[in-house]
Amino acid sequence: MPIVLDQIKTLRELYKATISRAADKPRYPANGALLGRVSLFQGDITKLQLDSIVNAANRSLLGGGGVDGAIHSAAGPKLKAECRTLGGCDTGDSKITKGHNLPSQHIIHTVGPIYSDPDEDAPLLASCYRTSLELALKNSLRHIAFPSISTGIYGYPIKDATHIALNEVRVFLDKGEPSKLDRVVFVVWSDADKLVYE
Ligand code: AR6
Repeated sequence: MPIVLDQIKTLRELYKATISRAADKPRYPANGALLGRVSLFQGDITKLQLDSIVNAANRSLLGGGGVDGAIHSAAGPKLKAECRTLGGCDTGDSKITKGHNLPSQHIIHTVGPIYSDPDEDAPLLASCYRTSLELALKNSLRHIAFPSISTGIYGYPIKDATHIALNEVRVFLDKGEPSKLDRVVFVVWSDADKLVYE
């Protein structure tokens, strides 16, 4: 059964139910208006029924392991056929396809950096989040779910990557552009990653 938006708790709901707790010393100043627009969800991103989910792809866009493999196998072979028409994607950039057999309508494929040098890789990882959000805006999408880009096979340290993810989303939402984007979901797979995001 797909997981629909109402089943994905917002930060406000997580705090109210004391499932999560706000940080004692938050790095970002509190903004109550955003608590209902951001979620933290632990589980399989391919099960979510949203306007869009993000894929941590590679530059070929033709599939791979990790979340990319899970998305391609759940979306079916027509996804690969559509990806073939896109001519690949640069690191730090993003491209959109239909969701095919996924419950979500669209997939935003982004290519994270293979971790080696934080000075070079941090702006590229930030760009993955920014270009994905821009594509969501451009396509009038109401929701977007991000996996933890680059932190699996591509080896980006989870704590540094998480701050980049949160910062880019915060900056984007703070800009307050007239956007239909009313839910950003951070999807974590492991308990350890969930703790970092919390
Ligand atoms: N749902 C949510 N998160 C998941 C899922 C899932 N079904 N499966 C894995 N994760 P990774 P990367 C988490 O390795 O580091 C591929 O071969 C996982 O635990 O999927 O950007 C591509 O083709 C981790 O937290 O992506 C590229 O070659 C996060 O997703 C390369 O891997 C990202 O891990 C990209 O590597």
